Amino acid sequence: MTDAFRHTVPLRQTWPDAFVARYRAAGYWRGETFPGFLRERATRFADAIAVVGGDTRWSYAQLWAEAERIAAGLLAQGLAPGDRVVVQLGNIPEFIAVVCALFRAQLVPVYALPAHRLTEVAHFARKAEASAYVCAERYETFDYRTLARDLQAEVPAVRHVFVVGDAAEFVSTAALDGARDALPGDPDPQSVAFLQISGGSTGLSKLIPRTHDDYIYSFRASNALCGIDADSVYMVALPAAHNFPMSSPGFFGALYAGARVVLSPGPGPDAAFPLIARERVTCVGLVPPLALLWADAAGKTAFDLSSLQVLQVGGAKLVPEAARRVVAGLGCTLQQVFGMAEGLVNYTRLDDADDLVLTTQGRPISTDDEVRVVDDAGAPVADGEIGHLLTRGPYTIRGYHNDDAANERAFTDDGFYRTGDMVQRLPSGHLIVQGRATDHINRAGEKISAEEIEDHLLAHPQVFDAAVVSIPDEFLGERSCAFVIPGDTKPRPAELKAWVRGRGLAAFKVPDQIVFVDAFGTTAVGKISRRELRAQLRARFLEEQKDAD
Ligand code: OOB
Repeated sequence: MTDAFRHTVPLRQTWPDAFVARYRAAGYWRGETFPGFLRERATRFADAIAVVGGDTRWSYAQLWAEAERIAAGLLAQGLAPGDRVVVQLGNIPEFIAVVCALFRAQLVPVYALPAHRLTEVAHFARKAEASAYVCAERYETFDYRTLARDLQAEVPAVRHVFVVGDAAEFVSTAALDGARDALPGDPDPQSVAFLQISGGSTGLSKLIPRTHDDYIYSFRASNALCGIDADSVYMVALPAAHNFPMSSPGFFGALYAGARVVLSPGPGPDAAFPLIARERVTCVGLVPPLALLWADAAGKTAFDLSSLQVLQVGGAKLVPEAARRVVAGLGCTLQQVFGMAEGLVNYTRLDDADDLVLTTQGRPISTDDEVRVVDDAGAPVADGEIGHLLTRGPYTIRGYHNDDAANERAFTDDGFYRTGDMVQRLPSGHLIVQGRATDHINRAGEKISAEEIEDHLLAHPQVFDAAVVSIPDEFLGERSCAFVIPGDTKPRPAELKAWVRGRGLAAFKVPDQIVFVDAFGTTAVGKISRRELRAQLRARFLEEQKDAD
């Protein structure tokens, strides 16, 4: 989009008219919007506690007042409805207030994770054509004001920086204020409410446009499947910017229901258990390695965890044995969640038989989630056979933001999203995730594109070639391993890791392991695809490891 288009047309997702009509008629899309429902809850649940984090406890009325103050302040600073704003905040109440403020002002949040660094944040800002960046002064010892300076130097279109905490030369979010009557009305429910970040299975992350109508449907329906109502207390333990703790049912589901949201400053038992006991948390979502950690810690803790009713596990595969350990350790109802920021979310139901809960990743939210499981040629496979998962439905996007090449690859002509996951479907509709067709590493729920890391390694003067693969890991599920053919002199592994970190990337993308090899194998190198090459290197490595054991 060029500058001439900015502020004129709200971003829209393009479902064909027949689908729009169908999703409306079925009652999925009700014309609700974020500011619309938040305003209504601020009246209906005015004095109920909405958000707890650090020393802050905001009622629903206070959260809305904060959102309106910040919204008016952002417009007074010169932002205009339709502008994109990169938000990089951790699990602090201001994250929720700022995002609600952006919705209120019809500004479009673009969610970055606290772990992201300059290269990634600059990519999001460019791709989204963002004009502002919101960060915290620091979070977990990192000073984001430094990142803000580098970002503005690299992407001058980011004209505004707003900081939670000491703002230095930037504008503090606490100081924002402006005329409430300058605030716009409620947005078109089919306009894009925000841009979420994709896991990035090939190359750099893509931006995922989600509309008010589709996203609100996904967490409203999730609430029913996850047992969330006004009496619930939902804990955000994973980074709040992830789709899972945001909307499955997430803090938005909780706010929609009039429930209480408790932000844990970290995902480990040390941070979370005291808060669970104090706030009587009823539901929390975790990735598998954390769920196992919690299950072990639960047996030894003095904190009372008896309020926990539902423990959700998703983001990566929870194998049946691990699922058993989680259930035994925490003694509450396990719910498996298999979702994706692009849309489709599957849940095991709270009343599913134990066997289904332990061995499947659940079934789709909606009867209108169309699921196709197909072979390499695109032909449907029988139930029980493994195939590629394709999907289309009332909250699955039809295209990425501003990325024709990715859309060409990721969507079929009739609008199905190619998830990249390999699954088996049972006659009950439950899915079992069996792997994936794309080369990313799922490191404890964080997705890392092999290609992206290879590119950074190849930029090192002493790297002749590099291939990054996933290796099974007892704790992380998968870890990343880079096979590197060195140049004339061999760099030290620590040096290569520091190189990747120095390229301005999230720490979770630094290869866990580096293995130097002379060549990538004897089979016709150059004639096989990168994907095949990665598979061969991985297989050979695992074979050698087995022999060594
Ligand atoms: C969630 O979203 P993303 O966008 O970070 O990652 C999506 C991918 C899926 O395509 C799949 O490969 C993997 O993560 N995944 C799972 C899984 N849940 C996600 N693989 C196996 N078992 C599971 N239970 O990760 C996400 C979004 C919403 C809710 C939950 C997770």
